[in-house]
Amino acid sequence: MPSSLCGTWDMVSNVNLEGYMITLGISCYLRKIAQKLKQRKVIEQQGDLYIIKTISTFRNYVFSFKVGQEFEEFTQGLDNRHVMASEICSLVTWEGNKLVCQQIGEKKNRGWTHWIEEDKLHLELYCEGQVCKQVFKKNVNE
Ligand code: YOG
Repeated sequence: MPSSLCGTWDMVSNVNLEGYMITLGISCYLRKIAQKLKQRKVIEQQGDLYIIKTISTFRNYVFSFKVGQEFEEFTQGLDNRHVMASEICSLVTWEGNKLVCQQIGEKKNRGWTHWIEEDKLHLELYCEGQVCKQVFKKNVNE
């Protein structure tokens, strides 16, 4: 059974957000703002429904899904693209202890992977060969 991802997690590192944002076509202006943000993840589970909130002082992004079920996602406020299930993929799955999301859409080889390692929440966001690696530590006061 994978360790629980649930809780409030504060960003401690963020490597190559720039490369990831460039592949997504984010403007220079928004990239500069995004680089300065200390993102927070609030991850909740209600039955088989997961809710991942990405929170910052500039903008928030909320994504909810059921593991193994197809979904459509509109990345509102990020790069504003629609990504969705293909016939061959169920989109968020557990691969061992990693929660893996494939974001099928206009951008090739796009998705993310979350896992816990040494009490930290790890996230890789990838798109077209660029990988942004983020690490979060648990905020026990929230
Ligand atoms: O999370 O896919 O946890 O949905 C990474 C920054 C900045 C907007 C967000 C908003 C994407 C301008 C990853 C920052 C850069 C820059 C906070 C969200 C795009 C636009 C919302 C994500 C997954 C995995 C769950």
